[in-house]
Amino acid sequence: MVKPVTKIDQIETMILDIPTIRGHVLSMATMRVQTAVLVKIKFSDGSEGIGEGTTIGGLSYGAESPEGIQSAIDTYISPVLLGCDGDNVNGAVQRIEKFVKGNRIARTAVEIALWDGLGKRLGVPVSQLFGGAVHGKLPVAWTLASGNSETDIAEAQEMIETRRHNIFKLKIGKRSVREDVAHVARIKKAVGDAASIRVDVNTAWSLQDARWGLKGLQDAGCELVEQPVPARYRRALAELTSGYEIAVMADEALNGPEDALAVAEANAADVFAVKVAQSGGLKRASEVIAIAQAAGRGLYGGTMLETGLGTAAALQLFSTIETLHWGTEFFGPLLLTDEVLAEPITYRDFCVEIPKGNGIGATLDPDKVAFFRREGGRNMKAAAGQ
Ligand code: MUC
Ligand code: MG
Repeated sequence: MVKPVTKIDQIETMILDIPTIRGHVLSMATMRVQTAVLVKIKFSDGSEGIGEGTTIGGLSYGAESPEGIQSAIDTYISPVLLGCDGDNVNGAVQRIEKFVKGNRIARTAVEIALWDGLGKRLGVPVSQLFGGAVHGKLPVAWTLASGNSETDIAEAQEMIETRRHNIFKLKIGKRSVREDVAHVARIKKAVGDAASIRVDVNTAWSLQDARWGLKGLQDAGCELVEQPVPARYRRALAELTSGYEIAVMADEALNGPEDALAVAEANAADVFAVKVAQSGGLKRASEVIAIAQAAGRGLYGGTMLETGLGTAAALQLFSTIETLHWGTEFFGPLLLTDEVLAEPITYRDFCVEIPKGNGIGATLDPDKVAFFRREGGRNMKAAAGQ
């Protein structure tokens, strides 16, 4: 007997606004709430898959807003997928990409839900669909971004003492270069060899600023600088990559495999921060990773500060990668005041554990989802990072 095709029956989206545990001060926005777009796909055999597409600070980080992500899915992605074979994720991805250009975060949310549904139907974790997990846990960084050096030092010391994190990424770029370098040096001096200190400038510097900045940062013992200049300044990134010992990591410059190839060819980064959402889904992220590996670049698992759902999906993929030279920053759920998963992701001994279970290994807590679900524009101002 021929097995009937499992069709994609329904795609539902919703926006959640979840407060952060403290103001998260980035060069382009201060986050007091994180806004996540969740996707639930229902298949014809009664199975379901869940996914997440999340950005940072409204439209201040990238070209997609939470509201735009939801609208792209509802208006353009759902109609071309309804009735398609839910077991053929590659076919669905190709169909989405044929009809929807850009909008990588929206595409990601749907793609994750497709992988989740497939894994659940097959009774395997998504990592197995990507060849199998080779790690049960991964090193996980924490971002110090309270906006105050003393608060950041206290936060770092507590994280080290409780063995939660010993890799810290400092958000800089809002103050002058001189002030930022002094801030980083103060924190490095306070934690000493107990922690690795890195910074993320989120594109705030000019090339001239960056020359002073990188010199000062490496003298202060900072190990890595992430996206010091705007994403389109590939030549400037290349100059900085070859000009200093401190590692230069690309983040905003990496939007999918084509960017990955261009950045590698231009020698515009030592390390790739691979974000699932920015890549356009798990499959495209795996291609970005393959390009980095082939080009001899370091790898780092990057986040868009997703809830536990998007974080679980990323963990499935990154658990299959042999060497993550710089670890990961999959701490999104810890920045939020509350959990949306029925069973939270475990963080201990400076690592995040790969969730067990089929699909992405995550189940939503329906009460929490109902509580944080946006109704009629609630929290819009906060979502924009104001
Ligand atoms: C970014 O640009 O890397 C990741 C961690 C964090 O604190 O912010 C994000 C965004
Ligand atoms: Mg970054």
